[in-house]
Amino acid sequence: MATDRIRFLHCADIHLDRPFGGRGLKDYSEMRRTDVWKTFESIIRLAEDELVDFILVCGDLYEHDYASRATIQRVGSLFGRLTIPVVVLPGNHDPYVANSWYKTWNWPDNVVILDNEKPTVRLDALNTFIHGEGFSAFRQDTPDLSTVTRPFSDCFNIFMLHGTLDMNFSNRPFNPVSSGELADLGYDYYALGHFHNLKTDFKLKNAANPGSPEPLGFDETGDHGVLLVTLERDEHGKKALDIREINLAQKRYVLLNLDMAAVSSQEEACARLGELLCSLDLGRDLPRVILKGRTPLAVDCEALKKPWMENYPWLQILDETRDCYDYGAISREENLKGAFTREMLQRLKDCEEKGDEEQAMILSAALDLGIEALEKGRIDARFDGGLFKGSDRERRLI
Ligand SMILES: [Mn+2]
Repeated sequence: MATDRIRFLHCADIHLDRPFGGRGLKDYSEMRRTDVWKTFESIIRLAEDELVDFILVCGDLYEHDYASRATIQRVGSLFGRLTIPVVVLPGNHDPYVANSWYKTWNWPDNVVILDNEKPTVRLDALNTFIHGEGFSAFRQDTPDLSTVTRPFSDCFNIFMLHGTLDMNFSNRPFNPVSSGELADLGYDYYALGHFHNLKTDFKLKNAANPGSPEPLGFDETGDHGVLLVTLERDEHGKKALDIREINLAQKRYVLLNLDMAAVSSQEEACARLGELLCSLDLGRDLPRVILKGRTPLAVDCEALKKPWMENYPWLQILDETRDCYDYGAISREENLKGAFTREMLQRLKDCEEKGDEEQAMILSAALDLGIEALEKGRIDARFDGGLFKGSDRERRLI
């Protein structure tokens, strides 16, 4: 008799052995690598507790450049402990290249690695057919979907993809596809990976991206985990899909803004910081506080942090405040500062009329920096935090 219900765990982007070296703090890197490992173990436990039929790992299980033999051995033995199939798709961080652990390691029999030569598996006992579109190089452009096997009418058909769905990343070739292209293939569920935040509201209704089960940076705030997916078929052959989010993360990145416009002293800033931090979960939250607003007050961020370091040893404070200038008055001055300000205010006005917010942000910062340079003969480094955050965020996505 045909199986009429399957239930599986869908995860992606675990990034085992990621170095977390950005802050140059050894203890922090070690803690976060251990957190990723603990979360990986809790995925295995969840699969056992929930008695799922199989596990899908949709790319970036580990980091090719850093994953140690010891880590791979532990992964292999944890997978081997399970009595269910584990279907792994190589991603752009763990591609199926010549020296890949996927090729060189002796994986347990229940582990199925889908690569470009053998991109499919049929789990007969579960009436399930799986196609995987992963990575066999560190970068890959648009995949050729014309050769993808058509779904089987008597099976649950799952399409695994490590890549970008419905996004225009012309200069970032990471398996870009559209909802329309995938929908045309007619699979029952599209199991995605690559983007590190949970997304279940694609145009393609039966697609979901679980995100990284342990968040990896400040552009991955909020809860993180995996998906428990159920596919059912009624007596008329009609299939129904149910997706449940399970939070598994050890830590949570939290961004907090501290408005400095109304703060008049270092002591007051310290008190306001305390009010912000008291809402956090001590053992779990990793806070980054961003000082915002216009103020002439120059805050000592290190001193501000000090009283809170015992509770929040990894607390970050970024100073994105701007000095206060009376641009109306400066623009009336008959000198270089006045001419510069008049020109910049005009450009800002044009920008606002066109609704170009990004350019307006750059011009506003340029005006502040220009006046600071002209008045003080130097530019304070604190401006960097706010201005170049965008490029940092883009780098992290890949
Ligand atoms: Mn990833």
